[in-house]
Amino acid sequence: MKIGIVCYPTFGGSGVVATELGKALADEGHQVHFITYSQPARLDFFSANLFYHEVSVRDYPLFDYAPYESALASKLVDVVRFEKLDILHVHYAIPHASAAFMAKQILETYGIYIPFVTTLHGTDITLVGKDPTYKPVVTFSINKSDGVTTVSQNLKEDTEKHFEITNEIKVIPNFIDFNRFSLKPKDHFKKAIAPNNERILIHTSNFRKVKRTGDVIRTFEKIQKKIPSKLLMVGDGPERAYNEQLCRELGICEHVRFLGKQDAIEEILSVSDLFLMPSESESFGLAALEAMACKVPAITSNAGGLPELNIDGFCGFMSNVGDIEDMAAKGIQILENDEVLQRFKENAFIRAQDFDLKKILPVYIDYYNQVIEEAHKLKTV
Ligand code: GMT
Repeated sequence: MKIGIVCYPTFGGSGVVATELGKALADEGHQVHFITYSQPARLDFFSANLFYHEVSVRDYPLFDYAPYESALASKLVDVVRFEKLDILHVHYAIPHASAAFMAKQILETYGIYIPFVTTLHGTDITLVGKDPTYKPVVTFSINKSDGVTTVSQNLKEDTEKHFEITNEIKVIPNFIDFNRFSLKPKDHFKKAIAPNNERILIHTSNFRKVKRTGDVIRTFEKIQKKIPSKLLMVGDGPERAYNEQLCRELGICEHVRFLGKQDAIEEILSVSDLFLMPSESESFGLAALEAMACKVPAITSNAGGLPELNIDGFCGFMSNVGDIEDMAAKGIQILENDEVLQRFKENAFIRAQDFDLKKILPVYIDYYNQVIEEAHKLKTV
């Protein structure tokens, strides 16, 4: 198959899923064309089946806002025509789904019929998409997609609740590649962070408000009063300065390290004992899955799709959003006893295996085939 993938090429979860999916499809022998405004972060190597087409937006004095959506649609038309793609897969509704729809319409004028699949990742529905500024376009482009997937049942229900959806939505969860995410021997690193064998807690995110990173700090502050421990804050974003200030106010700076954006996240997870994800909303929680794959149990909120990933009392615990007392108590329950911690670590790994890339990839491929087949049937009617 020749597949065009459109995504945000940054460190965000949707871009990571899109890039990892493209890489896995290329490994299976499919030809994958990424069409974005810059090289996706995890696409930093050569593969015969992987291609990257840059969308460049021409600036012009008249434009206060350069029209990226039009530039993307034009690029899609160009790549589909020249590379003879079979299907487009766009990640994140805005503006990728509407650009794909426009490209599809233009291509029909050339006698080319290309179906497109839209994958909804979360904030494109729960935060941005619901906003009246975008809602009509999001609704329209979901309904005009030839296939629609969400990364959790919860996101599917949210989409159906808040938008007038006439299309069938298929749930395909996030996945994990165990070739990359597995426990790595990094004892020297562990000793450097926790010289007295303290427990290591970790949070990774883009430090946006929705992640409630302040709750991470406050939960940790309560845990470290009972259990000698360190906190690693990985990632960067708007809340970081406030989080650093909060650590000063709570007098815990010596126990908290802000590591910024990190590529080899699996190495840092490998030395960690507990992952904290107290998000306000979370359509799936890919970062928690990455932790579980490295045998790190998770304390998460019970928001959005997290209950579809985290099994309460098995591979971690869940608390209500904002209930830092409960999160701290449950964290202590996991961390205070070596045997309990070991059991939760093994269970985290067991749970992560349910989302093995090897299981999820065929689901995407079958779905593409089904969408292509349906589109061709419609074309010939
Ligand atoms: O988590 C973020 O803020 C990034 C965001 C994105 O769209 O890039 O992640 C969303 O998509 C991920 C991949 O499907 C999911 O695992 C995350 O749960 C989801 N984030 C939210 O719903 C807040």
